[in-house]
Amino acid sequence: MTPRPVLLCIGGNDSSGLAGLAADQRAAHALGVHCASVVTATTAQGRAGLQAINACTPEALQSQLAAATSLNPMAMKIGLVPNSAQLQVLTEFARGFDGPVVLDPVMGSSAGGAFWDEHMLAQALDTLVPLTTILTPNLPELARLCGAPIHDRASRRRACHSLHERGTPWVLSKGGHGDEPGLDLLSENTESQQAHWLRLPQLDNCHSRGSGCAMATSVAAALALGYSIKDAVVIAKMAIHEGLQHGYALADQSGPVAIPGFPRSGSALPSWHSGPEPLAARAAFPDCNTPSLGLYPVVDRSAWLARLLPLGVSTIQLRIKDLSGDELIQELREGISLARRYGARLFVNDYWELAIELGAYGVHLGQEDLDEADIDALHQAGLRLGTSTHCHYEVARAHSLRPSYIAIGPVYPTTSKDMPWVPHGLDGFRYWRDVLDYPLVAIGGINEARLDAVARLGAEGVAMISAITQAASPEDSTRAMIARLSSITGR
Ligand code: TZP
Ligand code: MG
Repeated sequence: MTPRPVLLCIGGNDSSGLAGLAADQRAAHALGVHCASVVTATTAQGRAGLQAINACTPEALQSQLAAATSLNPMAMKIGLVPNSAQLQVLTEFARGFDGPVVLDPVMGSSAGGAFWDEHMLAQALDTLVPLTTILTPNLPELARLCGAPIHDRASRRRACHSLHERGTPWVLSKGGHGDEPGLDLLSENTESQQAHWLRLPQLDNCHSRGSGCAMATSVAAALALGYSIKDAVVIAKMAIHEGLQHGYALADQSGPVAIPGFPRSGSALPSWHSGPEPLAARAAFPDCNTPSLGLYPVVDRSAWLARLLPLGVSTIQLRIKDLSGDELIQELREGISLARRYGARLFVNDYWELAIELGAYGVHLGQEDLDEADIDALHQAGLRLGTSTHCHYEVARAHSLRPSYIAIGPVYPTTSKDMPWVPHGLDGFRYWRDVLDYPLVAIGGINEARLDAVARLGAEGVAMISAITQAASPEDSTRAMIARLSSITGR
């Protein structure tokens, strides 16, 4: 059995079991991470609200931290810190901690009561905040941390910026408690201070207690599992959305969010947009008018189209990396005209302007290409759009564009492209098949031997480079793979 990673959660016990360490335990467990919990205080909370906070002594905190460290936690999350002495202990501990630190600056409880006075706030900003990998304030907390009101998106971005100046590389400004509760802002401390907006429709469930704690813990749990910050934030937002859908009632009062497991529902996938403002909702790109894209060769010259289209290939990509100027235009023109002749769908990689100008069927854009391309122009020109994705945040970004298909890769190791990504394997591809309500194209290391498994998982398109272009006989391999695919899909 694969051992579960350990997440260290440091915070208060909520006697009502709604928030604090109880919420942390539930969220971490749901995401597949073991939660070691270090208690900073016991809080007495019930129907009448917050009645008492009893802080542990700094020594009690220290001994718990020392013991929990022996479990080798991969990440840590700090919630309620009730006093200045504890803040000092935690600052020392965070300084020596070898992993990401998530700080959820809990300054009050939704059951009432404030935990941090001005002195604590100043101390936290000077000591613990600079050691934090990601801060996860809600809007009132963000306003207090930056000492200015938040009244619009620009003031929200400025507030995050002021925290970057304190030394925190990432701030997740949670949208709850604001006018746009489904809109979260992940702010990244790059030179130009990148703003990433994550949006989901708001859910109308009053059983949302502990959602702030659960969100921060879900980020930390995903970090403990080895995800990047951007992916962790997408996973956490999905988890909370599903948790709100499953939130349960207590007699006569609202109950907690209840994350059912590692998130896997398409309706929970946020749209992601990087830029000063979030993206307005878009119309979907046209679909590819087919139940199946089939075998999808990715080739670098139009001559390949002349060889492969007569064999029955109906979807193909022209991915030219070594031509420019007239030579490039000539190749694209030839490819487009061959595709027309055979009634095939030709996706042009990279050159979206030429694709529009020359009347291609569609374009395929990688993540970097998406930065450059005029998506509205592609839409208006009626082209299909396919996008490459490798991880959660890229999928969320693709989702915001509502493309004609989403490519998921690498499924297997590939030598055809520099690939920093760990291959998804069949389980990873199956995960995305379950989550996404888009036609999916599988790519990366797929060959004749691996074709069946991928197709059986429901890939609408099976893309490949070397299994065709490096085959002893590209024609024979192509024929064989088309036949295999149609025997599997029955088309
Ligand atoms: N994107 C993800 S994997 C890949 C691309 C372009 C290369 C696929 O090539 P191969 O030879 O089929 O592994
Ligand atoms: Mg590209």
